[in-house]
Amino acid sequence: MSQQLRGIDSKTITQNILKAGLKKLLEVSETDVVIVGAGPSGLSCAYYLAREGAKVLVVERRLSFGGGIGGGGMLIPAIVVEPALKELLERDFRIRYTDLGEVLVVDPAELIAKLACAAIDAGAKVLLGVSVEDIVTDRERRRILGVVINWTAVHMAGLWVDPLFIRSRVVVDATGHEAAVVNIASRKMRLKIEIPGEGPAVPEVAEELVVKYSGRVAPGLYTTGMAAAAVHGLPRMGPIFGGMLLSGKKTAEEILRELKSETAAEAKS
Ligand code: 48H
Repeated sequence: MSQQLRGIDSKTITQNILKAGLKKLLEVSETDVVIVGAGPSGLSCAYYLAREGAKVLVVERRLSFGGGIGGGGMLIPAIVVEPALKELLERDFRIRYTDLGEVLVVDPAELIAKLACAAIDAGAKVLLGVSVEDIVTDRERRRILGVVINWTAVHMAGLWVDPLFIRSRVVVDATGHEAAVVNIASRKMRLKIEIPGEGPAVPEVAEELVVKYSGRVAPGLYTTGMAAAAVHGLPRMGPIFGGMLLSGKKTAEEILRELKSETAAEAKS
């Protein structure tokens, strides 16, 4: 026999959503790390940070996870990952793959779901449908202190609605090809960073380079994934995703070192 659902009245639905939703927004309004973008590099970064106990918020302008993963290679539902990532896929994310020797083939839908689950299970919080439109800095504009957010729907409607702020010790630009946060910071913090955008496709070298160049670009501001490629003018790699996952991990490791040394310095003073 099918189970009967007890009717819940409209007031109860609304009031509980408001209570829980506003509680979540309040909780994430101050955090250790804000990651802008829930693509492969942002989700990987979120997982490795949250796993070590950092308080992490991922802000994603769409209503879904995964960034460019879902498109596979030219919308063909498969992507490839380097064999060196076998252990990471299995152990950290429980992602299944087909081992074809030269490459591992991964299902995009599984990659999206499992990266998101791993990050959330490790403790990262996610806001979907929220866009970062600006940054918060100190008075001298030397250090980034957080991001300025608004509902993506507000942007799409072309309305002028004043935003709110998220305070954080570190901001990660994981916005992919746009490098949206570094672009804003470069102008507003007068960083004088030339942002050349990504170079042409040279997958043979692009994967190693994107990992190497991921990390800190200014006090409190880090890049990961294609945002790092755009900021440093690195070649693109196409639908191979090992570099994105390792880039997120590398940025997370650098941030953990910075957070630890800041905490140690605060304890001394
Ligand atoms: C909130 C925002 C904002 C904003 C953007 O594009 P992504 O998947 O980025 P990566 O770097 O994690 O992965 C890149 C990969 O998907 C890819 O495209 C590759 C490997 N290409 C190689 C090639 O040769 O082309 O995800 C970025 C995410 C998206 O979900 C955006 O919606 C989101 O960031 N985003 N979120 N506020 N201002 N801007």
